[in-house]
Amino acid sequence: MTEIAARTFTTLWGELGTVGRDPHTGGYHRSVWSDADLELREWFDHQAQQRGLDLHVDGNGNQYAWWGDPADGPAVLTGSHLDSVPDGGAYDGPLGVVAAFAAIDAMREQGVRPARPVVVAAFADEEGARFGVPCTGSRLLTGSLSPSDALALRDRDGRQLAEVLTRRGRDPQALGARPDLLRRIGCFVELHVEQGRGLVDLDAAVGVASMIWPHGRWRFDFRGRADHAGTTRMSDRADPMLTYAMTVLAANKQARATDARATFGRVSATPGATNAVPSAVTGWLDARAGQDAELTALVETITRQAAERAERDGTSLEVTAESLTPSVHLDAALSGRLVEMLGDSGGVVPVLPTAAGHDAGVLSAAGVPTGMLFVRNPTGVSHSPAEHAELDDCLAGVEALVRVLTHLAHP
Ligand code: HGY
Ligand code: MN
Ligand code: MN
Repeated sequence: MTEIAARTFTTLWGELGTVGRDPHTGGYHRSVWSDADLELREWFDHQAQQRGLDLHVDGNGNQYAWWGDPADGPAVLTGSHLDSVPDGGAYDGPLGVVAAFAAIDAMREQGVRPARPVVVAAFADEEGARFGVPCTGSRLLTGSLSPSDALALRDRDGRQLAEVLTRRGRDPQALGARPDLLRRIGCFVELHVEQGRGLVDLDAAVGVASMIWPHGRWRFDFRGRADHAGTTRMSDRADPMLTYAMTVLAANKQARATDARATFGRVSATPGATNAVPSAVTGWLDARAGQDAELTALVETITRQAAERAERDGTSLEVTAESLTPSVHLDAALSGRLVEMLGDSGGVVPVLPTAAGHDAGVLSAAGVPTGMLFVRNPTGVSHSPAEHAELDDCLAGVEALVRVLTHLAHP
């Protein structure tokens, strides 16, 4: 690993370490258009300016730092996202952006002069933590999310994206697909911390992604009858919290039975009084499976069982699909080249599927030849302050990215 790449990586990593960090948990709160997000956007701009890269934004909140003339395209795109889930880890997203800048520094030190532009992207709102839809930046860019649908999204305070953008001095009318920009991109390689233990079990620092599981988010609205927690006999209740709880149990059981994933990680109760049976409970299901048909069957089963339980409890149920991402098989030719490029430094290069969603999946679905590099995560834990990757493995990821970008930028 070149000295400068290691220095760049550790310097940039240190600069990001405090942005949006909760001093009590060590987790990060970097939701889109938050103060922390704006600080990260300024940091990205500064990194680009420091390196003489041309800064570009696409109206959707995505940032791009261009090394080279777009006319010499098609460009090799890399990068990832800087936003996080609430109380998230440090690596999910930022690792891919910091590694990209470190890779450019290393390439320059090695005298590499790319024949094609190399572009670092920071995609907006990959986690969908604030407005509920993941990858809004890359979905708007590719046209898989319409500006009107995006602008109508509301955060937990009821604020619409349109209003938040305006408050942040951004033009809501600037949102929209950018086929002109996509045409300039020849391929996209996203480096990301692995969110699982595949590389640990295979004793490899870096791997290549093969596919992204289908996944989605469904809002379950349970409605019942508000009542007194003390004077209402259990048999006289229409308690939506009971129906919700049984639904969570049913979802967990169904996912275990089919080796899928079903998570209710977010719930709200109305009115939320300790001494009152709630009138309504809303739970959000994140469901994923190895194949599209399996995911469809999983959600259908959970929905049916929830409806049956509601019938029994005298409550009602409404299920709304909030986002659905079909399975994505990443570009086989590009992924094969990634394995070759990394394989010639010796050692086997694992090729792994992932159940985590990524902007890479959105660009791939839009027809951009896309590949992913994974960096070993010793515990596999992610979306948690405990998320971690060893510095040596991060630098191995940078080295892999240098190799890949150098190769792809010299057709
Ligand atoms: O939820 C996901 O899979 C990704 O981390 N946004
Ligand atoms: Mn994530
Ligand atoms: Mn991510």
